[in-house]
Amino acid sequence: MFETLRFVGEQFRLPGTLYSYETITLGNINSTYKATYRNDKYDLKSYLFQRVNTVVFKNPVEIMANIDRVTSFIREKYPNQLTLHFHHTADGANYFINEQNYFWRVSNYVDSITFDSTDDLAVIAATGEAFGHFQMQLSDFDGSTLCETIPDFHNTKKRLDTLFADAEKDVCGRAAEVEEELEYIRSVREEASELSIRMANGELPTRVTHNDTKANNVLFDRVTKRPILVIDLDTVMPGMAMYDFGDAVRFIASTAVEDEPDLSKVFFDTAKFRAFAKGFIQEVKSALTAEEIDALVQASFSITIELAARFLDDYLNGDTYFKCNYPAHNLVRTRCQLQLAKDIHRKYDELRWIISDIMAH
Ligand code: GN1
Ligand code: MG
Repeated sequence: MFETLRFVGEQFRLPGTLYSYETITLGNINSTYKATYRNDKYDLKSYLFQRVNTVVFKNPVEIMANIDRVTSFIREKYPNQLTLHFHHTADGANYFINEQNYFWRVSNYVDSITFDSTDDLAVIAATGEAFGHFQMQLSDFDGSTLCETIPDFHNTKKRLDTLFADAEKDVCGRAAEVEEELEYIRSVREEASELSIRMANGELPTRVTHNDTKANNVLFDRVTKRPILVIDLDTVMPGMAMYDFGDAVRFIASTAVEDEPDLSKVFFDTAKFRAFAKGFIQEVKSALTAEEIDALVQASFSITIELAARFLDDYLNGDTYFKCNYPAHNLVRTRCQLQLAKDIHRKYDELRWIISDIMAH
């Protein structure tokens, strides 16, 4: 890997010599490395190298163009704000394809901390602010200029249709084992699909959204614990505001990690939900319609079901999409997300009350 990174770094004309690297294990799709370079004066400077998964992202060149548009827009509007910056090759491209046909990109490394899970409600509220603020910054960005990097990415209806079609095909013979999970998803199919159907019919607004709002996609200052940057812009494209909210609380308000095997540890923490919602709503309140606010709780349920369905679908298809650390990883992820979705559903009234309480203050 050292040699590969050294060669890729040369293409981006990084100054100094590669000194060390480490693999960053966050992320289920791309492969990420922190590479540290040393100059003649023995100063060290780090960069982030990413190999984009081109099975998942079929148009990586368009993705880089999207990211370029979005970050240039933010830089122009908010010159003092830190944005992601990608390095260019001698040909002026912000990516490099090596002889193995691997797609590489290199950005500056931002010294920071990220939170996979935290009990610190101030950090959770700040994560809400960061994603809300990100969405507001792009509120006057023309979404039609963006390539849809993964078509129907958060089209829950289509995701569920695909799941049931693949369960029929059952190419790996795993469907019998997951009948219970399929049955539950079937029972909530309509409810989980509703928002995506309304959006497709134009009944809910389409906005430019992040679409992958896991807490660890916000970089925080190590000392002040304030957000400094929203990262992972691969899926920035037209979408639903409420789904950015929903995906974030799905992750941050869970009492357990996303792939917790012990389901007795998996709950939806309403205090964490409140903290995130407060931060998020404070930023986006002026822009969202009453219908969107009203749909925040349903969106949290829907996207949790959607992700469970995506994990389960990948399990049925032989684990080709998400990186797996052990054979039944996708099934464990599915069960964990379903457990969480059920708890969200149980707490619907309380969650809706929390949203109206925040709106009233
Ligand atoms: C994937 O690789 P990562 O962690 O950025 C996935 C998200 C899921 C997430 C679940 C392009 O994101 O949609 O919510 O895993 N990204 C893509 O952990 O499919
Ligand atoms: Mg991502």
